[in-house]
Amino acid sequence: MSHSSYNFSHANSSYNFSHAICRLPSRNLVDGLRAEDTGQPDYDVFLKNHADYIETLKSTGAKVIVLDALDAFPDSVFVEDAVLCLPKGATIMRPGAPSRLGEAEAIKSTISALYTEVEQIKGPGFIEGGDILVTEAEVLVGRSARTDKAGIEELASIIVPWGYTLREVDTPQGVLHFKTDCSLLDENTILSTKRLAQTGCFENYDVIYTADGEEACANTIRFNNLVIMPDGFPETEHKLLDKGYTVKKIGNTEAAKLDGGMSCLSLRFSPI
Ligand code: CIR
Repeated sequence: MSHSSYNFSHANSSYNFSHAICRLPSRNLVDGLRAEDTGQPDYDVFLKNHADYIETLKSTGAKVIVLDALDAFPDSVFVEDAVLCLPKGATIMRPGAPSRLGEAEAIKSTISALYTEVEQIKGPGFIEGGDILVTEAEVLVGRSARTDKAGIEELASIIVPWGYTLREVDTPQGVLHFKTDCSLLDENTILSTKRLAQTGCFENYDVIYTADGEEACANTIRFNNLVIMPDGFPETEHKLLDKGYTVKKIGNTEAAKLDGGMSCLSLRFSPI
């Protein structure tokens, strides 16, 4: 399919998107959160990979809105955590990491200009976009160190009236976000680590496992015709190619030092 003729129909709205939002990385990203110190991210390499990511999203025919860097929020390049974008409306999140809480207010005006229906998690609970996997059938939300029961209940009170089914699931201990360990590949197929799939959360889906030792590539994105995955995971890449997916690899070495992956770097949506 040629990129210029991509069909952004609302069927398969869980992976067909006409728009994305990215935020440029701040030089302060070196102060970003991480579970383990694996070295400081190199800003210039990060920027180059980020530019490649944006070009890849655009190559599918989508419009990409690129927001200015926010120096006050070192992790704000991981824009996914601040908002949940659904076809019926957007919900501003309430990040569970104290240093990221202000990212929600910072993105609100951008979202309000794009969506007519905008709600916001007011608390006391917390919830981050990285814990939310939207499939054609449901919205799965993983409890994690960043997303708690009260945050999930408040999200349910917003999106269930919009007609969505929300299912609460578990994020394995020590895994940052639910989607650190999984991604949607198409209507009914999930790429997942074994440790996450073993919790039983994907019983109604076809699951492709990340290859052993390649768990760090579970966070990919299906964006229109492409599966966008981090570079350096050849066995899993071959599994995806064998299943007929069109794979595009992006360097992720620097974002990985901050526990970031492919989904974290964008909000994906189709305004209506
Ligand atoms: C954080 O710990 O919040 C950031 N350093 C990484 C966020 C990654 N976001 C995501 O998986 N959605």
